[in-house]
Amino acid sequence: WTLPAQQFEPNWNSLNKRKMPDWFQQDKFGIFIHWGLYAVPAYAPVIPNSGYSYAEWYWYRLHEKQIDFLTFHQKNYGRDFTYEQFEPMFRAELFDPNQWAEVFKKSGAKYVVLTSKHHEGYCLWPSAEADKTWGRSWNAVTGTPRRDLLGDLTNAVRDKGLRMGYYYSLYEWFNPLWLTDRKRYVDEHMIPQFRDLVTKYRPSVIFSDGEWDLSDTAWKSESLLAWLFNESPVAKEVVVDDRWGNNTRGKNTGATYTTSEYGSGMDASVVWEESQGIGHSYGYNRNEKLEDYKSSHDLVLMLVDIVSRGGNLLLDIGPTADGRIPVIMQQRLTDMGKWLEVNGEAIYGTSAFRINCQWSEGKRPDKKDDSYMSGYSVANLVKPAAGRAHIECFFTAKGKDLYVMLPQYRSTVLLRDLKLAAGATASVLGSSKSLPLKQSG
Ligand code: FUL
Repeated sequence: WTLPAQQFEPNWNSLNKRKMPDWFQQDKFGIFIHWGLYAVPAYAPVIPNSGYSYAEWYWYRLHEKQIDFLTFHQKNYGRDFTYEQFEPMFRAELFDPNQWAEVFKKSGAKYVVLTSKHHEGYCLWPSAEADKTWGRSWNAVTGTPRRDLLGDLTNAVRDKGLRMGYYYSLYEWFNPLWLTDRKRYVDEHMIPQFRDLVTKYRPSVIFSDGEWDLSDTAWKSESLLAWLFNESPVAKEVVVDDRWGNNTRGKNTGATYTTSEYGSGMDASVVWEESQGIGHSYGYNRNEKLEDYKSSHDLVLMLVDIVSRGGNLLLDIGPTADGRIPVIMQQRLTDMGKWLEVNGEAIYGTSAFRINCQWSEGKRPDKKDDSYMSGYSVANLVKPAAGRAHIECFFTAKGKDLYVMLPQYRSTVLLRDLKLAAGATASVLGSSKSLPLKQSG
């Protein structure tokens, strides 16, 4: 699962020679967690396929004077109430890391990615750099929770045999040093803070983000990654995403995996991961209703569709400020786990087959390739509708086996353009009976 020790130069040419550690493409399914001070207001208007639905952007939306956020904020907290004043309300008093880890384990996910720090700059681990550059308690240990939330969750997740990784925002909207001297922010804040996180907690995944205001050169990303791949304690197993400067997304395949966000994702020619929440936000949004949450059935379909195209799903949950995973999210995750318990063989450790799915006859809907907020919904593509084609089944492959996943029950399945090997047999996962199988034409 891990790579041999290697040495890379601090440039993409060299870094891209690093192979992606195998575990990532085998594991397929991870849990993303957005947890920070934004869990206190936990509010955004619900507008599907729009960044305005992201509750973790609350502070920035206030700063932009977005009317929905301003109105909500002034009405409920008052005109003079600053975002920093949410900190004492972020108490995590019901946080039970073992219970969280239990839910993740039950979901069938194999790795977990927690926001170590989002764009607000508040750290879930005791980062000395955070307090120093903010000039106040700006982490969960010196701050109100008085607890290493990140460290405690990391231990619990690893105890359950899952891998732990971190989301890390390179920039911080309102960090005083970022606002005054970006070069010093990178050298004196970001780089030492990042190295501290990696050295102390040894993440298997780094989901870098908030890179768009500077180039990879200005972020010194290439030397940071050379350090990560050559010398850091996770050099042999860490995987990193593609957000390392305003010129890096989708480009540096080799060293990095491509991220899509509330999108359709990619195809099997690249290593990629789609992330989205169960509703329309990453951070918890109290304003969402049951109809805003994807059903368990649709979540399983999303996983199947993504895996059939060679990708990973990083499904996000937003815990509350008092430290709970909303029960509806727990339910969605455990439902997925029940499906995976029977059908996981068709997911974990598989590769994409030469085609990802079989379409029925008829006119296919126009394919949206846009990987960001495309509004793509596989649930719509599997619904039989008059006059247009729908997806009849999805495929994955492992060794000599072909897995066929059907969104609807069918008593007979016709697979077109497929030549069976001599002596091929068919069975249904979860059942010991074999299926009659016939090649015709
Ligand atoms: C984006 C961020 O701005 C969102 O808040 C979220 O963290 C997503 C995964 O990445 O770029």
